[in-house]
Amino acid sequence: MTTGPVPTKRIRKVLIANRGEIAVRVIRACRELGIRTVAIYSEPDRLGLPVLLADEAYPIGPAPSRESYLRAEAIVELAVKVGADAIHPGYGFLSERAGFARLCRDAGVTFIGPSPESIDAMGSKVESRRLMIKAGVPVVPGGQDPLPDLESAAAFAEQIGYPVMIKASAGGGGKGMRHVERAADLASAYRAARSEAGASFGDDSVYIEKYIVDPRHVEIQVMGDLHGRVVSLGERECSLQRRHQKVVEEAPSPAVTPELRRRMGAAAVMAASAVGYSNAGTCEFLLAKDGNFYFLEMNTRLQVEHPVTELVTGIDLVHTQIRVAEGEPLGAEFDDIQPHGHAIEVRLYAEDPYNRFTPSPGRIVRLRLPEGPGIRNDCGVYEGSEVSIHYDPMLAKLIVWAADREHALRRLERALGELRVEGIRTNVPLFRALLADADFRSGNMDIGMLDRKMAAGELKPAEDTDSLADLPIIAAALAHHEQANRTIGGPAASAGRRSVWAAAARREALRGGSWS
Ligand code: MV4
Repeated sequence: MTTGPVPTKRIRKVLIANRGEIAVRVIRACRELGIRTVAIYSEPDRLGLPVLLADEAYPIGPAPSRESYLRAEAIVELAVKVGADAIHPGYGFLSERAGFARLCRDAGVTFIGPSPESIDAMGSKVESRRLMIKAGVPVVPGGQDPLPDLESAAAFAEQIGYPVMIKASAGGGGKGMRHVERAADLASAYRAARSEAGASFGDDSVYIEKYIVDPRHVEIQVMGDLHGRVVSLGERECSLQRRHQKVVEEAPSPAVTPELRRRMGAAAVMAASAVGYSNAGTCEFLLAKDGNFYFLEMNTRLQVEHPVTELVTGIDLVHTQIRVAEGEPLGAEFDDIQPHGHAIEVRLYAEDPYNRFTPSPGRIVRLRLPEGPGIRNDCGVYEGSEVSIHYDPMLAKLIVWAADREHALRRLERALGELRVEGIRTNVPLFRALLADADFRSGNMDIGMLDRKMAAGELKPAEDTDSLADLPIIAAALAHHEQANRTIGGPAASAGRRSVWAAAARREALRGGSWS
C-alpha cells in the first residue's frame, strides 16, 4: 500500500472516553508513557477508580449512557477545552462509531483507533463480507445478496444445502439470525429473521450462509501502523461464551497449531489491509471441526480480552495503540510474533450464574484480589465501590500466565482460591465449576458448550473449598473451638480435618457472610 507522508503529532495528554477497568487500563498505560490523563465520569461514577487515578476528571452527565458516555460532541469539546491531544475510546460506548472518530479528526484531536473509513467499511456485515471475498479472505460459504422473498431464500438454501443460517444484512451480535436444519423450517425462520432484523436495525434484509456446526470462536489480534504495515499478534480462543458474552478467553488456542496460526494470521492481515486498517483490531473467525476457518467480522477497537495476548506476546497493546496513533511505525519487535507460554482470562461479573445470570448490583463490602506469580488483575472497582445497575456488570478481569496451559489452569485455580468478593453475587462459582470440567480442562470446547452444560446442570457450583486466605481465621476458630469443647479431638483425630476447621471457622466468624 502506498501512503503519503504521515503527520506525526506527539500525544501529551489523553482524554479517556470510558469508565471501569478499561479506563483504568488506559490511564496506567499513559502514566507509563509520561502522558497526562483526563477522566470523564457520569454521576454514579464520581467516586470511581478512573476518577481517583487520572490527573484530571470532569463530569459528563447523569447515569444513562446516552446522556453521559455517549455524548460524542460534548466529549470532543471537552477534550479541546482541557487541551487533550488525543481521545482513547476504550471498548463499547463510542469506540466503534465512525462519526465519533470523524468528530475527533475535525476537531484536530487524535482518535486512538482506526480511521472512520475503516470503521465504516467493517461496520456493515454484507459490505465487509463482499470486501473480504474480494481480498481473498475465507468467509462462510453463502450469498451476500439480500433474499427479497421466501422463494428466493428457499432456492438459495437448496443450492448450498441444509443446515443454513439466515442472517440480517445489517446485523451483528446474533440479532436477526436463525439457524435452519431442514427445508420445512425455512418459512417460519425466514419471517422471524426479517421481522427481528427490521425491528433491531430498521433494515429487514437478510441473506443465507451455510450453517457451521459446533465451531470454535477464534479471533486474531492485529495491529496496523499509519504507514500501511499490518501485523498479527496471534489468536485468542473465545468459545466459552454465553449469549455472545464471553466468559473465559485464552491465548494461544488449544486448537491452533503453528501452521494454522500462520494461515489465520495471514488471513487477518489481508482482511485488515483490505480496509487500510491502522491501530488495534480483531478479526473474528469461526473455526470448524474439520479445521476450516471463516472470517465473521472485524472489531475495530481494543477488546476486553486483549490482556491474554499481551501476556503471551510481551507487547503492551495500549502503548502500541498510542505510539502508532502518533505516527510511529511498528518496529522490529513486531516481526513474526510467536506466543510464549499460556494465558487465561476470566471475566468477573456482578451476576448470579445460578439464577439466570441476574445482575447483582450493590456495595462491594470486601474485596481481596489474588497476588503472586503470574497473576494480573485488571480491576475497575475497589473495596467500598458501589456497583451500579446502569452499566455492564463486568467488575474486573483476572488474568493468569504460566509456561503451559496445564500450569495456567492450576494457577487460575489457586488465584480463585485467594479471591474474595463480598456484598454482591459474582460468577466466580461458575469458574470453579468450569475448572472441574473435563472438557474445559482438556481444551475441548465450542461456542455452544457453556449453554449446553449449564442447561444440563453439568456446571453446578463446586463446594467452596478452604483456601490459604482463610487459614488465620480457621486457626483462630480452632483455638476457640478447642477451648469451648475439649471432648472433640484435635486435627489428628479427623481425616477430613480441613473441612472440620472450615465449618468451625464459618460458624464462629462468618455468620451470614456471603462468600464467593
Ligand atoms: C454463524 C454461526 C454458525 N454458522 N454463522 C453469532 C454472532 C455473529 N457475529 C455470528 N454468529 C454466528 N454465526 C454460521 N454460518 C454461529 C454463530 C454463533 C457464534 C459465533 C461466534 C461466537 C459465538 C457464537 C454463538 C452462537 C452462534
